[in-house]
Amino acid sequence: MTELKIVLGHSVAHQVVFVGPFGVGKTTALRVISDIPVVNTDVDSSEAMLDSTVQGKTTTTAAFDYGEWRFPDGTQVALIGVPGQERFEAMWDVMLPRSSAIVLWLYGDRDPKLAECRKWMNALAQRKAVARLAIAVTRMPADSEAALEPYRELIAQYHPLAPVITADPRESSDVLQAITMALTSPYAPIEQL
Ligand SMILES: Nc1nc2c(ncn2[C@@H]2O[C@H](COP(=O)(O)OP(=O)(O)OP(=O)(O)O)[C@@H](O)[C@H]2O)c(=O)[nH]1
Ligand SMILES: [Mg+2]
Repeated sequence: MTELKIVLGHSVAHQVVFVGPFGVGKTTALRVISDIPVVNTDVDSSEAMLDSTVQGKTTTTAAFDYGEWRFPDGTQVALIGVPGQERFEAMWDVMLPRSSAIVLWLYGDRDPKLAECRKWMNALAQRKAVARLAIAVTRMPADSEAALEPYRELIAQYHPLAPVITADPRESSDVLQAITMALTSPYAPIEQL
């Protein structure tokens, strides 16, 4: 733990936390964008192998992922991926209060989509998270504006003007857009309004 404190303590201007369900692509997104080798705590997971929605995934994040990304002007952003599995939720309470922005990654192709979205927003609201926030919906065609409307209506009940976009965690430009939108959204409490 001492070593991790040193890593997390250096002079980053922002910290962005990736949250979202098991297997949605948090670790993938972090790896794709990080300028440094990602500190990763993935372990073999029998659930991962059994979960038919996440084909080919054999590991899960047990503590957190850590990476960094630099804006062209040199501003450094620390990127943290926290585990999607509920039994690892203690990591949230460590990471969320330190974060300047949150990206909530969601599945766009499995039902009930909005119930899952609500569950995650409630989890953030319960922790009294105060943050900039963006929602990145994965596994959707790029021209899915109409399909994002129900997400926008739901998110607006929790956080003013949080952007909702489609993003593929395997594409660096999409991940970058999600991070930038999170960092430029209003800083506000996440609570059921
Ligand atoms: N087909 C498809 N696969 C995707 C997409 N996004 C992510 N994936 C795949 O889904 C898997 C996501 O795995 P991880 O990145 O480990 O997921 P995670 O959110 O870190 O999972 P936990 O840490 O265990 O909660 C990877 O195999 C990705 O390649 C997508 O848009 N389409
Ligand atoms: Mg992970």
